[in-house]
Amino acid sequence: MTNTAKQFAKKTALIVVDVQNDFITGTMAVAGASDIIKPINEFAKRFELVVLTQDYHPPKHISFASTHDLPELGVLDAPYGRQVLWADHCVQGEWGVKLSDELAINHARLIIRKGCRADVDSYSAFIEADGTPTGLDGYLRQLGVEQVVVVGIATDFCVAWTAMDAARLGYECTVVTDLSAAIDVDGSYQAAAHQMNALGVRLVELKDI
Ligand code: VGL
Ligand code: ZN
Repeated sequence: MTNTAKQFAKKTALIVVDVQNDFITGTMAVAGASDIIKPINEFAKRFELVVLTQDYHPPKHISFASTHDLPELGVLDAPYGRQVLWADHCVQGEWGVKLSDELAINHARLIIRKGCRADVDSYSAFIEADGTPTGLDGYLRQLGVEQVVVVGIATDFCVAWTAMDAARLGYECTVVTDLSAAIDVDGSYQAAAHQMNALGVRLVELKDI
């Protein structure tokens, strides 16, 4: 059997979620986000197969409060369900959408961009909010991946949604909590942790993996 990560029994991919300027020091800066980047770089050396994700919205995206003249953190009843409204972030072509300059994973093979269409959001790197696949499942499946490890920003949104879809799609899934940073609005971290647990996603600390 060929293993991508030396210490994992099954073929494993590391998914590094949304380590982008806007989530670190930009319009949606997440507490603690800058502290996890170097440790993620180190951790990634343990994996042959690394996938990066990039939140990648056009201007006037449906997830932006400004698009609807509504307050940030309000909720919109979108055709695909409940949509939390955020500050403008990760706009295609702008500084905030760029992966952090501190992220140094030169061997990462694939960047999955998500939330690319104006009228659909996607916290998950696998399946957009309207059910459209991004292609990541096909990519991993074709490479024989059975297990994924997810880190990045934000633990309670894009990391959690990605991890939960991975579990639903049949991957063994682990989230490294101290290589992730949470937004934590209105108990969103506890809720996401609870939902991840219910789906069999393992939440571990770096020292335990
Ligand atoms: C994210 C909210 C909106 C994330 C992206 O990366 O967790 N959260 N867009
Ligand atoms: Zn977004």
